Amino acid sequence: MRVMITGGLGFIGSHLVRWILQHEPEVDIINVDALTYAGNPANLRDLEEDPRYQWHRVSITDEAAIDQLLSSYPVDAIMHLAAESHVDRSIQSGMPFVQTNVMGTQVLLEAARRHRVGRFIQVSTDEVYGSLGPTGYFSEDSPLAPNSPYSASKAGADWLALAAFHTYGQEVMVTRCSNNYGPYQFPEKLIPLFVTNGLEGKPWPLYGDGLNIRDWLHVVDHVRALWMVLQSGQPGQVYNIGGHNEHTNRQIAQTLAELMQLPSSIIVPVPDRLGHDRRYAIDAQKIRRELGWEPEISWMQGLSGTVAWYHAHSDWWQPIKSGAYLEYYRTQYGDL
Ligand code: NAD
Ligand code: TDX
Repeated sequence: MRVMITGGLGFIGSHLVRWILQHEPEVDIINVDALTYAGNPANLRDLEEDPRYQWHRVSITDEAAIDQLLSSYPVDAIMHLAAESHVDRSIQSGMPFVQTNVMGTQVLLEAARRHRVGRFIQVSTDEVYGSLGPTGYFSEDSPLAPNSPYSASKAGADWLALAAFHTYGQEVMVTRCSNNYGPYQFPEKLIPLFVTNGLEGKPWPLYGDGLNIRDWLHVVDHVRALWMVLQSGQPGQVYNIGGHNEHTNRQIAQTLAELMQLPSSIIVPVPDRLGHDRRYAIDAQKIRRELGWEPEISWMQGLSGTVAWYHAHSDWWQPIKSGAYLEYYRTQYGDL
C-alpha cells in the first residue's frame, strides 16, 4: 500500500510518517511538503535513507505538480495535513491560510478524484467549532462556528472535503483533533515556546487573563487515531479526537514552571490575542466507540517527556529560534 502524506515535514505530519514506518511494514510513504517556515527536514533526518519513504518539495496548491506526482506514484490513500497552522499568524495575514488550507485542499480533492485515490483523510481541528462557555463539549454534530482566519479556512476545507463525498462519492473522512503537544512542535506554539524560552532564560508571554482553556492530546495519540480512521473510518463521517484533558493556559504555565524548576515570575501577562477563543473541549465518544481508539499517554507523562525532549534537543530548536535554519534551507533548497 502507498500513502501520500501532505505536510509530513511539520509537527504532526512528521510523527505520522515516523509512526507508520515503524508500525506498518507494508506501507510506503510519499511526503508532499512545500517546506514553509514550519516544515523542517531535520524532523525526519534519520528516515531519509529509508527506501519506503520519499519527500517531494511540492506545494499542494500546485495542481500540475500534484497531478504529475500522482501519475508517477499512484497512491491508495491521501492523509492531508499540510496547512498554515498558527492562529496568531492568521491574525496578521489570512491570505496564505486561504491559499493553502482552502485552495490546496480543493486541489488535492480534485486530484484524488482524477487519479481514483481510494481514501482521503482531511485532518482538521476542534477550532472549527468555535468557542465554548464553561460547560459542554464539541460533538461531531456541533455547528461549525470558526472565529479566526485560521479556523475559518480549516472549516472551509472541511466543507469542501465533505462535499466531495456527497457529490462524487469520494471516500473522504474528516478528523477534528484538540490541541496537540510533543517533540518537534514549532516553538511558536504555547508549550514549545514556553519550554524553550525557559531554557533560554526568557519570559513566558501569557495572553490576557490566562484563563482560556484548551484540551490537550499527545501527538502520538493523535497519529494513532488518524491511522485507525484511515483503516476503519466510514466515508463521509467526521471523527472528533481528544483526550478529555482540559487546562487553562495559566495552569499549564504553572505546571511547566514546576517541572522546569523555574520561579512563577517567569510568567508575564501580555495583551490578549485578538478574538481569542475562550474554551475548546472535545467529545471523542464516537471514535472510542466505533473504532476502539483510546489515548495512551497521560498528561504528566507526556508533558514531562516533552520538556525532557526539548532539553536534550537544543540542536533542533535553537537554529529555528535564531533563524539560522531558514538561512540554511534557503541555501540548500532555494527560497522558502
Ligand atoms: P505545522 O505548521 O507544524 O506543519 C505544517 C506543514 O505543512 C509544514 O511542514 C509545512 O511546510 C507544510 N505546508 C504548509 N503549506 C504547504 C503547502 N502549500 N504545500 C505543502 N506543504 C505545506 O502544522 P501541525 O501542527 O503539524 O498541523 C498539521 C495539521 O493538523 C494541520 O492541518 C492542522 O490544522 C491540524 N491540527 C493541528 C493541531 C495542533 O495542535 N497542532 C491540532 C488539530 C489539528
Ligand atoms: O505565547 C503564547 N501565549 C499564550 O497565552 C501563545 C503562543 C499562546 N498562548 C495561548 C493562546 C491559546 O489559548 O495558549 C493557547 C494555545 O495557543 P497555541 O499554541 O497558539 O494554539 P491554539 O491557538 O490553541 O491552536 C492550536 O491548536 C489547534 C494549533 O496551533 C492549531 O493548529 C490547532 O488547530
